[in-house]
Order: sequence, then C-alpha cells, then structure tokens
Amino acid sequence: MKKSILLFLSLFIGLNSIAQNPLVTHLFTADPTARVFDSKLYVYPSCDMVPPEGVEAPRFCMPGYHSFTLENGSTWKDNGSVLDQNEVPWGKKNSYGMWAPDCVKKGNKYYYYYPAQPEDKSAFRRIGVGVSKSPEGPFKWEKNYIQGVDGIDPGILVDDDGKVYMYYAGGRTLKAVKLNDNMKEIDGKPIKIEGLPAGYVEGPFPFKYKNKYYLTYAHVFPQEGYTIGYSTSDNPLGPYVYQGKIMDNISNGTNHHSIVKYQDKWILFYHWWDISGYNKLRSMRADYMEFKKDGSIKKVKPTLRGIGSPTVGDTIQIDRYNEISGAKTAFVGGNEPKGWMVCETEMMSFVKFNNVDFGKGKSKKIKARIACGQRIGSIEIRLGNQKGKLIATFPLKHTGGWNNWETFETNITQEVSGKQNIVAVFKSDWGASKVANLNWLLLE
Ligand code: FUB
Repeated sequence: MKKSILLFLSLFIGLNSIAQNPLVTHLFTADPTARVFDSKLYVYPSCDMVPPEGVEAPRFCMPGYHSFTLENGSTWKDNGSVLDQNEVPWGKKNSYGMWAPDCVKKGNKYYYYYPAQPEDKSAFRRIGVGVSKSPEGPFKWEKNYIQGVDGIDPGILVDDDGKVYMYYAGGRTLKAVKLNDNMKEIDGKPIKIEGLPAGYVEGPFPFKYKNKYYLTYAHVFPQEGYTIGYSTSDNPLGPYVYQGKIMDNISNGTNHHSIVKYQDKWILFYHWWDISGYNKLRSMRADYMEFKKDGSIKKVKPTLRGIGSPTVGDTIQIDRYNEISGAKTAFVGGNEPKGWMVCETEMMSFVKFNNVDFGKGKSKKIKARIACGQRIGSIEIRLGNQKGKLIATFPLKHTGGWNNWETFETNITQEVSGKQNIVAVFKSDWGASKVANLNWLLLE
C-alpha cells in the first residue's frame, strides 16, 4: 500500500507549477484554512502522513503544520514547518493528532490556533494558540491550552467591530465563544450554536458577507456522505438558518474547507485524496466560488484546473482543464517523459482552460506538444468558448503515431491581452475516430 502510494505520488511531482489541483504534491495536506494578509494569499493546512514504522496509526496520522503562500499568482511556496507535534508545550508527544488549524490577524499580530492531544489527558483535543509578528511565524506558543475549551477545528471570526469569536467542533456540536482582547483567553462561557441542520459534523469556518454572518461546515447526509454546507444569521452567535450545500460529496471520506476573497474573487479551499487514492492521505485544493445576487452561494464543482493564472512562458498542462467535451485524459506514453494528455478527441471536441494571462499582448507565438496518428485536421485555439474568436491554428500532421510526440509552433494571429479563457478545439474529418493527443500549450 505504502509503496504504491509513493509511486503514484512521484508520477505527479513537478507537474504542479500553476496552481492547479491539488495545490501541492510534495506533502499530503488537509483541512486548508486560507487567509489574505496584506494582499497576499496564505494557506494553513494540516499534514497527513503514512504512519512511520512501528507507529500504531491513529485515525489520521498528522504530525504538524506547514504554511504556504501563493507567489506570482501561480506557484505555491512551502514556507516550512509552523509547528511540530513535539513542540506543543502542553501536548502529548508523538500523538500524530494535529488536526485542522486557523490563523488570523488582529492589530499587527498574527494568532495561530491549533488542536492537539493534551498530555494531561483532560480531553480528546484541546486548542492552543501562538502569536507572531509575521504570518509565516515563528510563533511564540502559549505554555498551556486555552482554558474552558475542548474540541477540534478552531475557526476564528474577527468581526468588523473588533470582537473576536472562536467556533469549534466536538461531539457533533458546534460551539462558539468570544475571545478576550489578548486572543488567548475566552470571555464568557462557550455556547452551542442553534439552528444547524441534523448531520452537521465539524470544520466550522465563519465569515461575513454583506453584513450577514455565514457559518460553513462539514455536513454529512446518510446517503451521500460529507458535503460542505452553510447557514446564515444576523448575529455571530446565532441562531443560524441552514441555506444549502456549497459542495456535494466528492467521495468516501472527510471534507474540510475555508473561504476567502482574493483579488476580488471568492475561493473555496477544500481537500480530496485524488493523488493517494486513500482518504487519510489528503491533498488541499482550491476552486472559485460565486455568490448569487440574493447572497446565496452557487454550488462549487471540484475541478482539476483550480485557481491561478498561467502567464506567458508557463507551460499550460491542458489536461488540467476547466471544461472538457468529447475527449478524455490519460497518462502520456511513448517519447514523452511524464504527465497527462488530452486524448480520445472526437471531431469538434474541446478543452477549456480558464484565466490565462496574455499580459500586454506581446505574445506572437504559441507552442503545442502533440502526438497524432492521422494526417487530417487542426487544433484551433479560440477565446472564451469553442466558437469564440480564433487566435491560432495548429495544422495537424502524422507525428509517427498516437504516442510519438512533437512540439508544434504557430502564430497568434490576433493581438490578445489580459486574462482570457482559452479553448483548444479538435477538428478533423467526420470519419476520423480521434483527432490528436495534446499534452501542453506554451505562449511565447
Ligand atoms: O484532519 C483531521 C480531521 O478530519 C479534521 O479535524 C476534520 O475536520 C476532518 O477533516
């Protein structure tokens, strides 16, 4: 099992340069809490790992935390360890129980909240806090856990009036409590949030939108499994009214999310285990989210493409599409070293890839990595949709077979600038069963 996970993982390493899903592949990351501090996008996930030899696997094997930042709109930088399980002053050593964290800014300081197993065995999990001058740490960890609180998955709301609330999970009850100004103690007693639907489980993430309080959480339906749901209220401590799902069930395991507005777009961060194929070795992902006019949230579909904006000079792995029609994806073979391709391309099939940054319109050429076992037709590059403005055409030729790859280059015939959604349209004879295999595109 372990070997096959590592082998599968290694196939992905190096493919993930333009903020596609999953976001990182060198570590297993779960429970991503995203935050924007001073216009920069940070993610604070927990980490899953294969239990070390001799360690009895707890439910999840989670040794500590890393933080990540989005660099140049395209690459996730690992800023290294935030906290290891054996650095928790009040924690049980080697407990591998470092579940979902959060990090918020108050004044000019950053506060990192995390659950861990206490040495004193007083609860399943307690919640600790550390403070730093920088969102990347180092954090100065409080010697003891926050008194009066036991549970998991802290989610913090810093309200517009400066009041701070901590929401947390435990025993299928969502609790909330106001924090003191020092951010390290509670002010009053935790209360149970009322009005949540049956099936609420964990992972509370609070935020405010147009003066309403949104409480989002993992919600399990007996026939479906984990979904992400949300409720709203006019009061941070509720009662809340259930509004619906933000994401349907993906597959058989947990989901845990956060929601953030970054560069005027809303993004849902969540996790899946599509790299490992095992629901305790998860990987964080992100997709755009939208509000309707009435303040309700449009359901988000998990995509491979995710967020991020490839720019001139980036290799666009076209298999990480936003939309695909009449085609499939598979591992490349033949003379191509690694990666995925778009294949089984029927006549008029297409792949859409959103948010490509053409910059100031200086791109004059586009390259494509193509394998083609027939000799008729073209791959057209269009803007917006499959019938949109034609900006480039790759005439096809027989490259030596469906597994024999060549780099094609063609002119961009229109001046294109700014961020654009591009569509590769596959055209051939109606009699051809497939048009061409495509690995990547590159703007020059
Ligand atoms: O990652 C460990 C636990 O699984 C989290 O605390 C829950 O929200 C679920 O994702």
